[in-house]
Amino acid sequence: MLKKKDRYNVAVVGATGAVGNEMIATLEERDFPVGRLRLFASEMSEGRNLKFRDADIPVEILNEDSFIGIDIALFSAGGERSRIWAPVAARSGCVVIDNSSQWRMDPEVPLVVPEVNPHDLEWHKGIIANPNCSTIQMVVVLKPIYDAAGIRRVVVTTFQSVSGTGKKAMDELMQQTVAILNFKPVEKNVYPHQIAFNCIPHIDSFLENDYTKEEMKMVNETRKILGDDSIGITATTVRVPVFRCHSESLNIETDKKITPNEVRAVLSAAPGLVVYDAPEKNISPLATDVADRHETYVGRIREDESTENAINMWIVADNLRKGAALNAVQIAEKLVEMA
Ligand code: 3JN
Repeated sequence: MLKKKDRYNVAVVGATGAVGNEMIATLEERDFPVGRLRLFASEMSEGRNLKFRDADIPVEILNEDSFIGIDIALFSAGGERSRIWAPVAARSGCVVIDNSSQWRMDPEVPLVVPEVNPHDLEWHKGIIANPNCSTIQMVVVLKPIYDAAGIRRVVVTTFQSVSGTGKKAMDELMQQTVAILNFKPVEKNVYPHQIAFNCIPHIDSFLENDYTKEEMKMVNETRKILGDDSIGITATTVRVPVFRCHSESLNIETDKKITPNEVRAVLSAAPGLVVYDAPEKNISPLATDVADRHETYVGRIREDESTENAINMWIVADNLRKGAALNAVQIAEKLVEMA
């Protein structure tokens, strides 16, 4: 458990990656009470400095003693590093908030979105998992509807930006776009197919049931966060040539009838959401508008007229912020509040 202090020593592990950069920026923007900030990354980044407030902070390489004196460690360095180093950090007495899938489904580890299940922070044993980006934005929207009308089934299709894969994928989209517009051949390194001017209908590797890992993360993580294994969830995850923000089309079948206007009212009153839905004025959430925003935006709210008790909507959130760094920092803020 975190002990109450005026300032907390924080480590960011994976500091030079797309999410690590956002973690540092989010700590600064939200004025998190940071005492000392230590930054860790792989050997490739040794010798670099990163800015935090007005200071240049050196990037260090992890060792067994790295977490001594650290209160909170934000991890975004991939599952393998989390598997090895999160327990080392927890044993040193700091609370780990891990952005990888390594610990998410471990029954001993809470999987938390602060707007949805902050109470699960009470039973952590040193490691707290941050959900997958596509799951986070979906559960922020599902929770108020679940409380108001119950949820029987969700059909979700995602439109995920390349920043979900990281910096190399952002460079690849840029380079392929430039190549195509200059009538040059396209090079593929990150994705199995051309991503520029294309949609790739699978994210991460395939599993035996023909779904992808990303799709099954959405199913399993959502049930754990909402604490209800009876919800039916089916997902199709699609990579689109967008740099930042994941969009999702949701079809939600409720236990009780709920009208689109009631959905608007319930979502407008819920934390972390902006209802942005005025079709007559062409107002709907767009990736280009939601980049850098902290809330999940909801639009296209309408009844599914093909069945009883179902609604459709379109939701957009910044995958690097709410989908990763911001959610992790919000968990840290809750821990401070509870200390
Ligand atoms: O592709 C995206 O938009 C999100 C990617 C997430 C991701 C990519 C590689 C490994 C994860 C994740 O957060 O679930 C992982 C992982 O930790 O397994």
